[in-house]
Amino acid sequence: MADGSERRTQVTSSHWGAFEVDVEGDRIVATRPFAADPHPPAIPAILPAAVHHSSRVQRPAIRRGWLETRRRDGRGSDDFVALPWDEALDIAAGEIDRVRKAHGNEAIFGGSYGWGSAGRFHHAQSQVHRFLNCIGGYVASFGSYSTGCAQAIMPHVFGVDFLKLLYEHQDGWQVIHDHTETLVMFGGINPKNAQVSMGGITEHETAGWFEKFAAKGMSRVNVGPQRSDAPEGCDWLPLRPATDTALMLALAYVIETEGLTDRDFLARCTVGFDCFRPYLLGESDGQPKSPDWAGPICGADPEAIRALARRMATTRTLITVAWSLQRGEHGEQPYWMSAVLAAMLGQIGLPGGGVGYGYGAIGGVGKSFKGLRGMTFSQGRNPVRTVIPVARIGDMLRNPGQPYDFNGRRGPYPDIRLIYWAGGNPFHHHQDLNALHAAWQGPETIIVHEPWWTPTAKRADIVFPATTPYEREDIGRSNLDDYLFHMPQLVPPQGEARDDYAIFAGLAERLGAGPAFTGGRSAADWIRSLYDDYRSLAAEQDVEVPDFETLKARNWVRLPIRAEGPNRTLFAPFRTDPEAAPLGTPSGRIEIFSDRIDGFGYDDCPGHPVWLPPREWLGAATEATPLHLVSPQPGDKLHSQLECALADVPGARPVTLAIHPADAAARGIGDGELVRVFNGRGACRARARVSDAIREGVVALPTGAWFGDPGGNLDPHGNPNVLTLDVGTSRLGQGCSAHTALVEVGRLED
Ligand SMILES: Nc1nc2c(c(=O)[nH]1)N[C@H]1C(S)=C(S)[C@@H](COP(=O)(O)OP(=O)(O)OC[C@H]3O[C@@H](n4cnc5c(=O)[nH]c(N)nc54)[C@H](O)[C@@H]3O)O[C@H]1N2
Ligand SMILES: Nc1nc2c(c(=O)[nH]1)N[C@H]1C(S)=C(S)[C@@H](COP(=O)(O)OP(=O)(O)OC[C@H]3O[C@@H](n4cnc5c(=O)[nH]c(N)nc54)[C@H](O)[C@@H]3O)O[C@H]1N2
Ligand SMILES: [Mo]
Repeated sequence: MADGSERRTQVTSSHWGAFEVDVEGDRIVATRPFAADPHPPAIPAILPAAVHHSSRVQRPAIRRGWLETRRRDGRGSDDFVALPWDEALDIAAGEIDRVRKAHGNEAIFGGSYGWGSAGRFHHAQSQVHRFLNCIGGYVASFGSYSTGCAQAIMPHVFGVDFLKLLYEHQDGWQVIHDHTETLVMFGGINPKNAQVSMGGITEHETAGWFEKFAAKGMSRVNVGPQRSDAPEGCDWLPLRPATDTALMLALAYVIETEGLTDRDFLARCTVGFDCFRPYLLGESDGQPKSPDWAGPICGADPEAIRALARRMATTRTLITVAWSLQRGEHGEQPYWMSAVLAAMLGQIGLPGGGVGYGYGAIGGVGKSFKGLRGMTFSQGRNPVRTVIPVARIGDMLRNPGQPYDFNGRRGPYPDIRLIYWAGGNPFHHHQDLNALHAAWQGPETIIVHEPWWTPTAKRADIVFPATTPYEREDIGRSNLDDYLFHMPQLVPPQGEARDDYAIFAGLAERLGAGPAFTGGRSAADWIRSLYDDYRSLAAEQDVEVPDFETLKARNWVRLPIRAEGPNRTLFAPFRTDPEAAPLGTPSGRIEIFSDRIDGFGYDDCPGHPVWLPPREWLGAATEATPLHLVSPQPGDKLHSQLECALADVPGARPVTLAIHPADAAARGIGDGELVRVFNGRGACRARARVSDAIREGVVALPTGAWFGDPGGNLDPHGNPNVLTLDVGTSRLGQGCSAHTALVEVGRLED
C-alpha cells in the first residue's frame, strides 16, 4: 500500500444485496460477494470506480444563467458556479421562501421519485418529504413507475392494497414448489431483475428455486417477447408485446366453451361473470374472443393457445404476471384479465394455484417473513392535498391548471414554480425525454441533491452534493429480507458532499423550521432512536434483535423471522368462507365486473376487462416505425446508478440492443455493429446484439444510460426514453407507458 495505510474490510448493504468492501486509507479499493448469498450479483464490482469517479459533484453549484439573471433556458447547457455551502444554502432558502410566499406551497413539486439508496435513515425521499412538510407542504405523487397502474386498478378487483397483496399475501416460493404443476409466466420471471429488492436482499434465491422447479418436473411456460425473460429450460410462447390480454381472453374462451370453467368458484367468490361472458363469447360485439381471433393479434398459434388452456384447466396452475405488462398503455387490462382467468380456473385460494404478480421483478417477492415494524423516518404531515400520479409529471408541467382524470377523480394540474428532487433521476426514468427537457424549462427554480453529475443534476439550477451510503452511517433492513445490517461509514464524504439530512437541516434552520425538521437530533441520534424503537417493537413480536452496539460490532445479523416450510397461500381464508372473510371490494368478492369502474365512464377502462390495442404496437406498425421497442431493466446495475463507472468500461456504451436475426439481416446489421434506434420522438445509438432469444419484430434496449444529448438529435449512450411514449396507461391508472413504443433501427457508420 503506497501510503502505508491498512486495508479494512466491512460489510454493507444495498438495494442489490450485501457485499464486502475493502478500504485502504480514504478509498474503497475492492468489493467481494457476501458469503451467505447463494447467487451474489456482479453489480458491486463497479462500485469503487463510481464512488471516487470524476463525475462526483464536488461542491454546491448554481447554474450561471439562473444565478446571474434567473434565466430558465440553458438548463442542460449552461455551466455552473461553485459556491461555499453557507452561501448556496442562503440562496436556496431565500428562493424557497420567495416561492412559497408568492405562490403558496402548492407551487412546489416534491414528488422526487426515485430509488436513491438503501439505508433506513438516509432515505432521500423520506428526507425531502419531511423537510417540505416542515416548511408548509408540497405537491406529492401517487404510486411508482414500477407498479402505478396496478396500484390503481387492483384494489378495485381484489379489494387489497396492491403492494400488501404482493409482499404479505401471495404464495411463497416453497408453496409454489410444493403444489404448482403448471407455471404460466406472462413477461417471464427473471433472476436478472431479482438481483434487486428495495431496501436490500441478502440471499438471492430465484435462480435456485427454478432449479428445484425443473428437478420436480414442473411445467414452466414463459409467455412474452423474449425467451431470456425466464431461466433456461422453460418453454417459450413467443408473444407480440402488449397483446397479453388478447391471449388471456382466448384462454378464457377455450375454458368457457369447453366446459372447463369452475362455476362453483365463480358463484361463491366473484361477481360480474354474467356481464363479462357475452363479451367473451362475442354475443355483445359480434366477435368471439377465440384462439383464431387472438392468434393473429398475438402472433401465436391458435392450437398452442388451446393446448395451453386445457393444460391450465386440468393441472394446478399459477399464472404470474410481470410488472412490465402494466407499464404500457392499457396496462390495466392484462392485470384485471389475469385475475378473471384465474377465477374461471377456480384455483384462487388453493396453494400453488391462482394468480400472482411481480415474482422475479424484485428478489423479495415470494419470500415470506414475519413482518417487523419500525425503523421509518417520519415524513410528518403534508398540509398540501394535491397529488399527481407519479408518471404524469411531464403532463403536469405542460398543462398547469388543466383538468385531468385519475381513478374516478377529475381535477386540475397544479402550477409548479419550484421542483425539489433528491434521490431520483427523472432524466433517466421518465418517458419521451426530449419532451420532458422542453417542459422542464417551465418552472422558475429546480433544486437537486445528487452525488453525481447526472443528466438531472445538469438540468438543475441549484445542485447540492450528496454523500453516498458508503460515506455515512446507516441501518440496512427490509421487510422482504431476514438480515439486519449496520452500514458503517467506510470512507469520508467525497469533495464537500453532505448527507441529505444535513442539507435539509441547514435549509430548515434558515426557513425557521430547524427544530421541526431535526427534532433537536443529530443523524447519529436519529439512527440510534429509530433502531431502539425497532428493537422494542420486535421484542413485542417475540423477535430478539441485538442492541445497537452489538449490531455495530458484528456488522450484520440474521434474524429468526423466516417462515419455514409450507406457508402463505393468497386468499385461502376467503376461498374457504367468502362470507366470513370477504374481500375489501364493494361486493366483498373478486370483481369481474366493477360497478365502480363502470361508473367512471372511461372508454379506455370500461367495467370489465377488454382487449384494447395501444396506440403503438405491432398491429399498428408503420413503414417508418415497424419494430416494437421494449425497454427492460439493466442486468448489470440498478437503473442509472453507477452509470459513470460502467460507461468507462471499454465497449460498454452505447447500450446493447437485442434484435432478431431476420430483422438484422433485412437492415444489413451485423452482430456487434453500431446502430441508430429512432422514431418521431428521438433517436439514440446502440450496439446490436443479434439473437433468436427475441421475437421477430421486437427489439429490446435496457434502461440505465444517462441521457446525454441536449440537442435531442442522437443520444450517444442509448437511453431508450428518448423513444418511449409519455401517455398515461388510461384515465384510471395513469401509470407509465414505457413499454409502448414503435421504432426503426438502421446501421450507423462509425
Ligand atoms: N423506458 C423505461 N423507463 C423506465 C422503466 C422502464 O421499464 N422502461 N422503469 C421505470 C421504473 S420501474 C423505475 S423504478 C425508474 C427508476 O428510476 P430512478 O429511481 O430515478 O433511477 P435511479 O438511477 O435509481 O435514480 C436514483 C438516483 O438517486 C441518486 N442517489 C443515490 N443515493 C442517493 C442519496 O443518498 N441521496 C441523493 N440525494 N441521491 C442519491 C443516484 O445517484 C441516482 O441518480 O425508471 C423508470 N423508467
Ligand atoms: N438488475 C436490475 N434489476 C432490477 C432493476 C434494475 O434496474 N436492475 N429495477 C427494479 C425495478 S425498479 C423494477 S420496477 C423491476 C421491474 O420488473 P419487470 O417490470 O418485471 O421488468 P422489466 O425488465 O421492465 O420487464 C421484464 C420483461 O417484460 C417483457 N415485456 C415487455 N412488455 C411486455 C408485454 O407487453 N407482454 C409481455 N408478456 N412481456 C413484456 C420484456 O421482454 C422484459 O424483458 O425490476 C427491478 N429489478
Ligand atoms: Mo421500478
